[in-house]
Amino acid sequence: MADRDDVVGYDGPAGGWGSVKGMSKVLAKERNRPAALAQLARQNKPKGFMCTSCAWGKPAEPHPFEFCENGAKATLWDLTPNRCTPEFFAKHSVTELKTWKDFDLEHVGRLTHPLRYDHATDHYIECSWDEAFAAIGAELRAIDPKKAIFYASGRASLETSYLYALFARLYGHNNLPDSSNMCHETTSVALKKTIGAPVGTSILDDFEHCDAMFFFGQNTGSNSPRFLHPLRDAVKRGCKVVTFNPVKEPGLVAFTDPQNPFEMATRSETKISCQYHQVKPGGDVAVMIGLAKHVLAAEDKSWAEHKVHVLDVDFIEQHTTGFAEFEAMVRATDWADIERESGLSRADIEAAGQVYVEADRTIGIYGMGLTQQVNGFDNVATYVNLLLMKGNIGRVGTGMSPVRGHSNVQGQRTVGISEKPELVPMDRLRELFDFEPPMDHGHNTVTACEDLLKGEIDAFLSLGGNFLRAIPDLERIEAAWPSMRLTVQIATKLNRSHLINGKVAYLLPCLVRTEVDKQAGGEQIVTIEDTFSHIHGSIATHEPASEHLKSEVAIVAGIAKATLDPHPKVDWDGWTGDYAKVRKLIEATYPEEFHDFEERMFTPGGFYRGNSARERVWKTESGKAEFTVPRSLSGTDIPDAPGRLRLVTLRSNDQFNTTIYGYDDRFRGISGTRDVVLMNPKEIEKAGLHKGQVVTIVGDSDDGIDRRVAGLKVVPFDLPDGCIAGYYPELNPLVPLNWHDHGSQTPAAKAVPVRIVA
Ligand SMILES: Nc1nc2c(c(=O)[nH]1)N[C@H]1C(S)=C(S)[C@@H](COP(=O)(O)OP(=O)(O)OC[C@H]3O[C@@H](n4cnc5c(=O)[nH]c(N)nc54)[C@H](O)[C@@H]3O)O[C@H]1N2
Ligand SMILES: Nc1nc2c(c(=O)[nH]1)N[C@H]1C(S)=C(S)[C@@H](COP(=O)(O)OP(=O)(O)OC[C@H]3O[C@@H](n4cnc5c(=O)[nH]c(N)nc54)[C@H](O)[C@@H]3O)O[C@H]1N2
Ligand SMILES: [Mo]
Repeated sequence: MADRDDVVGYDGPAGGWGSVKGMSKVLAKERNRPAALAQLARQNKPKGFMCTSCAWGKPAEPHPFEFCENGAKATLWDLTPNRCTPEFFAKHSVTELKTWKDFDLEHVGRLTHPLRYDHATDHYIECSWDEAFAAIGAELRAIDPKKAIFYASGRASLETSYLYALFARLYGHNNLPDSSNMCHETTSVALKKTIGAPVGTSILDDFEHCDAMFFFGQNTGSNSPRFLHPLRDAVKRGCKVVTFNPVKEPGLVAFTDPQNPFEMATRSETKISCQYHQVKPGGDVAVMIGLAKHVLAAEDKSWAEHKVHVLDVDFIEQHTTGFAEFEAMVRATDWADIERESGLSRADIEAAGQVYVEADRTIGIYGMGLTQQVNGFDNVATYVNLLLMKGNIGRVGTGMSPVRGHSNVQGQRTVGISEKPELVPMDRLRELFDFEPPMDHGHNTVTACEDLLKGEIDAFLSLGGNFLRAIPDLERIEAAWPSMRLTVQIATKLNRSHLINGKVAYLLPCLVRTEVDKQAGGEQIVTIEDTFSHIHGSIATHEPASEHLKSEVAIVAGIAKATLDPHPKVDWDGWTGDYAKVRKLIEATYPEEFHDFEERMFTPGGFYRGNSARERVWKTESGKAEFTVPRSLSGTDIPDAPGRLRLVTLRSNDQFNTTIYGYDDRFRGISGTRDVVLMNPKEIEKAGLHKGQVVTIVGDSDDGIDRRVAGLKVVPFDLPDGCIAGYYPELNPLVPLNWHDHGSQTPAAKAVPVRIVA
């Protein structure tokens, strides 16, 4: 049997020499490409370009190198010298390419020419842009707009996103799912309902003033590494960090600043979390109710003994509703139930609760560990309850801080990519463009897939992304995909989604954010919004990968123009020629947030578009911040049973979503393969397995559908009992489409019920 010493893991700090080695490896490969390397010095700087990796904030006073290992990888990945040309496609049929791995597909390099899929030969062949636009336009005109889906991955600029959403509405639908539907949709729904603002309330500055930070299910070291700096600084000035995560993530354990020669030379590290609790997957509501219970106990004691409140009673009284119901639920909940559902001891939860009680100012941080759960809404809403108890929203140094993923995913929602018409200022659109916008709810990711399975979708346009790898139940949806009349992919690199095609299919290559975008009106600037609702201009200086590329704005406008009847208020060519005109439209549609857009877009640190909840103005149904009562303590809809395990799908630090940079997960000590299942030694023994054994994971949901992934190597890993972990997207076939958050329909990629067979 495996013993503890076999357990794989990384015991060094995040950052530090590991990160320097990681970075050196990345840079060494690029030493003959000074133009690409020179881009790194411009990354995330005012008047530079905004990184296409994560959405973390860009400080007004950046570090000399305001990029991390992953940001560098993302930039250099975009600027690869490799090319995926028509000659490449002449050599390889699409059927052959379907057998390639994600890594190998993207590794071919940048797409260089517009391509049409030829069913007769099963190859992609070069076509002209005019042909592509005309054919796509003709197809879209022939179908019912309600049966078309316009997907977006969260990278495209505010300018492109605004036009894409406008195109959908002029055409006649709100079917605008974006990657956010698989990500922080839970946030958009739960924060909107409880505090009236669908995004985080904290800004970068708050991290300099908080006394405590709580982390639930966010992996800082891999997924938002630039956060490690403010995090380390906060700890150094005495801020306490408490983490709840089934996996010991090194970035939340300790950090050495790779840009600090002293720390590097002395190998000194800063311990980040003062408490690290390995909660059971799906156990977070139970934890938070336990924390709330401790706060109430502290309140009772403090009031009885000193007539001093622990709760912010004035805030609760003036600003909130529903506290009494929540309090009653918390008091009525037994510790035994909390311990069982969270997998943690009462003493551990109380110790964490005490940090919260003692802190005057707390920030609540979270990521996919809370949002991608069947009880995701309750996770976020219960977290809000906890913050509201002590008035931790709407004061400096406090707030809710969901860490967003894609570099402009939040911005896309801000400028109209939303399937929910009530979140879009339709009156302004009606006025500006003199048309009747569709007011019915559009498809989100889950309902789009459901209709696809029923054969009720005719067209799918994809503005970036890799939909067929990112979604749950992907094998079933792949099988239904070719029944569609039209599929269009706007992309930079080849991926699996480009290999499953509708009857008419185009693959259209676009510029990346670092590449010069020359239009009739000269070189263009684009803008993005970071996780703290700050808007930044981004200037490109690198030579495009191919002279045949078009910008995303030009492609969206080209398709729109070919689809829609001419309209005096709609000027696709003019907007493409000068993106400042699109920014004017954004400003006219959202005047409160985007006034003086053109003048403010290079404000160092970005300009803040504001957040009502931060001002304690509550745009909720009740006009107050709302306490809510969770449906249940449990994070699963399927009861635990012998042999049933909760699967967590994870990212490595060598991937960006479905883009696989390599096979090293430095932080978790796994290298050479992603086909692994991580299990704790006790579970390995219990299942009668051994380290290195190759196993199959099968789905254990109750819908009778066979789901399985074979060929996974057992790796002993420090995890709570009853759960296993492995990589996204390899394990996506195990996530049922109907396994999603009740409140927002965000697919629940964490705590998925499965079994292991040898
Ligand atoms: N390098 C890199 N950076 C990225 C990305 C990438 O793929 N690679 N992706 C980007 C995108 S789009 C996004 S959305 C973000 C995602 O960034 P994160 O929000 O960090 O997402 P994940 O890595 O999926 O999972 C987060 C953490 O949740 C923990 N977790 C799992 N289940 C539970 C649970 O039940 N409870 C708790 N408390 N924790 C749990 C996992 O152990 C993991 O540490 O990162 C962005 N940045
Ligand atoms: N099991 C499981 N599933 C998950 C998750 C999970 O944690 N577990 N996470 C979910 C989350 S948080 C997200 S955000 C989704 C991600 O889903 P997506 O956003 O759809 O996927 P990505 O992998 O980010 O998309 C990568 C592709 O985008 C294209 N691309 C890259 N840059 C550009 C560009 O500048 N323009 C254009 N047009 N195209 C570009 C390239 O062709 C590349 O292959 O996956 C979700 N799926
Ligand atoms: Mo995401």
